[in-house]
Amino acid sequence: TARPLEIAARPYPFRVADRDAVALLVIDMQRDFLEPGGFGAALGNDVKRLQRIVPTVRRVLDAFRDHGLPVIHTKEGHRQDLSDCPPAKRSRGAPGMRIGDVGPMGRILVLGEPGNDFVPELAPAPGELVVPKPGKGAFYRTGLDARLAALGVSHLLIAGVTTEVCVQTTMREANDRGYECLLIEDATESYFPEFKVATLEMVRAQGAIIGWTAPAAAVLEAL
Ligand code: C5J
Repeated sequence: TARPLEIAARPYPFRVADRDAVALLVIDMQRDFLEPGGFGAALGNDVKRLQRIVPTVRRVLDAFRDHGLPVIHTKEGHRQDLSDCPPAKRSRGAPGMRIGDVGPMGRILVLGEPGNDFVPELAPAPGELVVPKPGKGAFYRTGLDARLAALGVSHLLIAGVTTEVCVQTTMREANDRGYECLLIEDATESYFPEFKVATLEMVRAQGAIIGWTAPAAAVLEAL
């Protein structure tokens, strides 16, 4: 029998006919974005802002684990030979601190390097899907759509960083593919506070044109 779920969200309640169709998508909670010496810091950002959401993301993650619901972790990073990194992406940073250059946590934004791993508090548990991605969106060159279809997932609760880059790109990609998406307000963060506020407003505007937003407390209460 179906077990419905209703989350108090904006612009109106987020309803799921059967909670087995829900997955948690945790976007790019990696040292490269949250710790000094990584990709985010190389671009001149204050990474401490992003660290504040770690306990909240962990609470939501633990709730999904407790309920046996699927969790997917994405990881932005490139192959060792950078063959999946277009020059248009690599050329944007300052010389010496670009993608593939050697930083204090290994090569910047390269898969397998220490700095490219997840922050330890949010390390994937055995059985949780890890999706490496070369772009900002989690559906670009990843096979994520097929993996979600195989799991029977139609509704995504989204957490992670950064709100206006990888999170928003992914949410828009998911929305275009027919997924119903809810962005967890205090489980996402940006280097730019005003970008976060604007992103939350733009996704839920016009009757949830991209999706819904809700605080983690509302998600935990509904689960
Ligand atoms: C960025 C991301 N901001 N994960 N990546 O380059 O949002």
